[in-house]
Parts: sequence; structure tokens; C-alpha cells
Amino acid sequence: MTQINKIDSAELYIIRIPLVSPFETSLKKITHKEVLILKLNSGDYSGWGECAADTDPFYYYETIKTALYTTENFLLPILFDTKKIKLEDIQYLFSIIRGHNMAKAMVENAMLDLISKKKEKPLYRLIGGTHKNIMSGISIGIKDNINDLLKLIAESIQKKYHRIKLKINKRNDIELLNNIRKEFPNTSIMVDANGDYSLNDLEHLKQFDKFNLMMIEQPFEYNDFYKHSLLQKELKTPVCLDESINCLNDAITAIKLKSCKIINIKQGRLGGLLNTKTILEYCSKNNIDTWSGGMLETGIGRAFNLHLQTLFGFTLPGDTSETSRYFHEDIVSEPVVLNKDGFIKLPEGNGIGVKIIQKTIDIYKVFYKKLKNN
Ligand code: OSB
Ligand code: MG
Repeated sequence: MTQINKIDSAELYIIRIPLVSPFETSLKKITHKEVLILKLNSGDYSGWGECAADTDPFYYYETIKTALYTTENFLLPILFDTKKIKLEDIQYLFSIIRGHNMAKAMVENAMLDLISKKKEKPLYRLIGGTHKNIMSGISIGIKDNINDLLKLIAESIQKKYHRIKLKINKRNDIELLNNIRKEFPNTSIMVDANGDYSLNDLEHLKQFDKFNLMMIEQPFEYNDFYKHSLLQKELKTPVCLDESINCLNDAITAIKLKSCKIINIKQGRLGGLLNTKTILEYCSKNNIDTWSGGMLETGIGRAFNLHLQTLFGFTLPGDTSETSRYFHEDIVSEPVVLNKDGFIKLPEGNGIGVKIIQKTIDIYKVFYKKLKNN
């Protein structure tokens, strides 16, 4: 039984890395990835975690600043005060804090990396993962020009991505999908609206059924279950919930109300890999299809997403794409690449498996703080 006797110190970084090209959703357009990162130190070992929060609360209520505040003032003090932390304690350690799942995920995941490194095991074995060939998927942002989009889809097909997700909004949907289906009638395509529609758009959304989409992700508001259940009743296209699912109770509500047929399992907003595993198992028992979502993570968060996907229960390709489509330079090596069949190999080594490139972190860092556990 490996336990962490004491966390000696924690290092918090905010880094800001330019994206290869802007990423636009119905919520906003970004040109840089700004991200909070945590390093936990204990004896000879360190564990890393990445926070999924953005600078703004447009996708989720947490921001980098609220996550930093929660981590410094609530999560780290709990960790610092706990002696002899075992794997089975971690999921419950932070349960007295309501919400703030993105901050919790960063800290919990850093603990999991730390424990698996101390055990000299890869992370996926610590959490009970079974298979190592990970399906790939790409999320393509809203483009001003349809030809740019068609070109990106063609490139993604050539790379053998297992499915392609397109960001859509109310003004950019039916005509867009008509054009795409003309060129690519049989490609596995899904769409993500990030909550841009409302129940008033019910008749409009019924037209989506003719496009043979794998699913429509989060058509309605981020905090809704009831209206999605009315939509799913009227739609052949499966509804997938992303923003609406924040915890096991949300998954239970969505499934019992028949608000969706598919759930986007995003560990960054579910409070870390252990809570995520609980929710995944519930979905699997209830025959709900699931896939692993992404938050444009750097190589640290992406590695957690990959280890997560070794768990039994994921039924569909997720949002793990190649590193190079977002970043010229990442803060870890090796980068994520697809093999000739579009699968991703799990990084090898203990813990998350990827190597942190401290030099690159230092180039892009805009904030640093070290907290000692005295
Ligand atoms: O809605 O799934 C989303 C990125 C940031 C915030 C929300 C979402 C996304 C993506 C990109 O779709 C997924 C990725 O490539 O990491
Ligand atoms: Mg989404």
C-alpha cells in the first residue's frame, strides 16, 4: 500500500501559450491558451495537474483566478493538513467543498500522478485501466469560410480521425451541414452547439435529423435537463450533454429524465479521474454511450484524458486530437500523435508518463507561486 506521508510543497503556475490558429465556439474566440498548473512535491517525487478553467466564466463558472483562490485557500490546506494520504482517501478529501470541480480535478489529478510515480506504475494501472489503444477525435471550431472548413475536414479524414466534431451556432448550421454532407456523405460527424439554442428552436433542430449526425452536443442551456428531455423526445439524432453534467447526480438526473442518449465525460469538470470513473461506471451500467471530452488541454491535461480512456465503459471516440493542431510548442514531451489507423498510444512511463519541459513552462509563464507546508 503506497501512501503519501506528507506534501512538502506546492507550486502553482499560470502559463499563456499561443494557439496555432484561433479556436471559435458559439461562446467565444480564443487565440491563446491560458492555463493554471500545479506541481505537488513530496520527498523525492512530484505530481502534476492541470486545471480546465479558462480566464473567463463563459463555458463554466470557474475561472483561473477562482481556481487559484480555491486551491490556495481550501484544497491545499486540506492536503497539507492530512498525514498519510492513501489512494482511497483522495476522492472524499475535498467533498466538503461544494462545486469548484476544475480546481479539485487539478489537485486530485496531481495526487494521482504523485502516487502512481511513487508506486512506480503508470497512472492507468493505478485507476484500473485495461486497454492502451485510444480512439481519436477532432473538434473543429467555427470558421468564417466554408472552404477552410471543408479543407480541415478532408485533412482530418486523411489523418484517420475516428470522428469529427464541428462547432456550430444558430446562424451557422443547416446550410453549413448541407454543404458538408454534399462533400462528405458518410463521414462520422457530430456537432457541438455549446448551448446556443432554446426550446423555441425545436422545429428548426428537427431538420438536423436528415444529416445522419452521430449526435448533437449541448444544444440547450448549460444548467438544463428538462428542456433537453423534451428535445430528445422529438429528435432522432442523439442528444449529448456536456456542460449540464457536473457530478454523479447530474448524470442520474439526465439519464432518468431521458434528457440525452450520450454523455460527454470531461474529467476536468467532474472533479478528477476518480469521480469521473464513478460517473462512467454509472453510465455504463445504464447503457448510456460515453466519450472523453477535452478542454484544449496542454500535454499534462491531455495525458490525464488518455489514461482515463483506458477505463472500461467508454463507447465512442472522444475529443483527443494531436498536440500539433493547437500548439507549436507544448510543455511536455512526447506530443500526442495518431498512428496510421488513427489511434493514440498511451505515453509510457510512471504516472502520467509524459516528461515536463520546465524550460518551456518558464518561457510561457505569467504567474508563479510556491507554497510550503511547514
Ligand atoms: O464544448 O467541448 C467543448 C474546448 C473548450 C471548451 C469547451 C469545449 C471545447 C472543445 C475542444 O470542444 C475539445 C478539445 O479539443 O480539447
Ligand atoms: Mg462541448
